[in-house]
Amino acid sequence: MGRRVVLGMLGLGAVGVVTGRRLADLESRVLAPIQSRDPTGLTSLLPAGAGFRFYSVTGTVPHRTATGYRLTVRGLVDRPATFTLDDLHRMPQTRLIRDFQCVTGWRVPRVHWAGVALPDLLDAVGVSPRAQAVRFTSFDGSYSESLTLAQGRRRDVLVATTMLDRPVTRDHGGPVRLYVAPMYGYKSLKWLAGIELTSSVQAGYWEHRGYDTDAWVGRSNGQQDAPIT
Ligand SMILES: Nc1nc2c(c(=O)[nH]1)N[C@H]1C(S)=C(S)[C@@H](COP(=O)(O)O)O[C@H]1N2
Ligand SMILES: [Mo]
Repeated sequence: MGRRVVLGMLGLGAVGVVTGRRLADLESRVLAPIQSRDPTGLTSLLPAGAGFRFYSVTGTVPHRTATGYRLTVRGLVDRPATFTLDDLHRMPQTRLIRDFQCVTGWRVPRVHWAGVALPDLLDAVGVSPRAQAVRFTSFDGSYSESLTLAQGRRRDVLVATTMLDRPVTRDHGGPVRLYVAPMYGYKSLKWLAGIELTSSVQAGYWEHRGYDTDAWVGRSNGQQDAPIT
């Protein structure tokens, strides 16, 4: 994992690009108590992370090798399936160059991403007409996220296998993470293990702690301005 420099998220917010009063309030209300409970692993600077900060709500994450990795897709689908990393590599690949923006204010510009566009994966399993939402689970054992089905059909939502032009590293959620380009970083679930088609959106980890479920960059979580450019 490398040497971690624990950074106060409130401090980051103060130097960040966007901290409106509401956002700052949210951070102190939501994040400070969590930080004091677990000051060791919540956020740290990745030495080789190109400006990314390392986030994990669990601290430790089980390792998944490239060959041992499995992604299960189930729920309201016609053909439940399990994908290996090779399976994902054999599917049509989508590339994106887009910013990564955490709700606390830090941003990494023009990150290179590649992987399987979520709509292509959904087409591969066949979505039932009863499905309204897509839920994601992590092999860290506790993080989860959800999108509406319409959001999940966007071509700028990736089941990402590369990030920064190389396989997604373990710190960044490898071997496979989600990348939801138009939304704040907390939607981009790391260490992706499961995708489930559901009948309604279920609040994810940070949404249970006060953050918006629709996390559009620049117009959620108290932000009303145009997206930050
Ligand atoms: N499983 C999991 N995914 C996660 C998180 C996490 O703690 N656990 N943190 C989220 C948040 S708040 C951000 S900003 C990004 C950070 O991505 P990075 O660790 O690659 O910088 O991951 C998101 N995905
Ligand atoms: Mo974040």
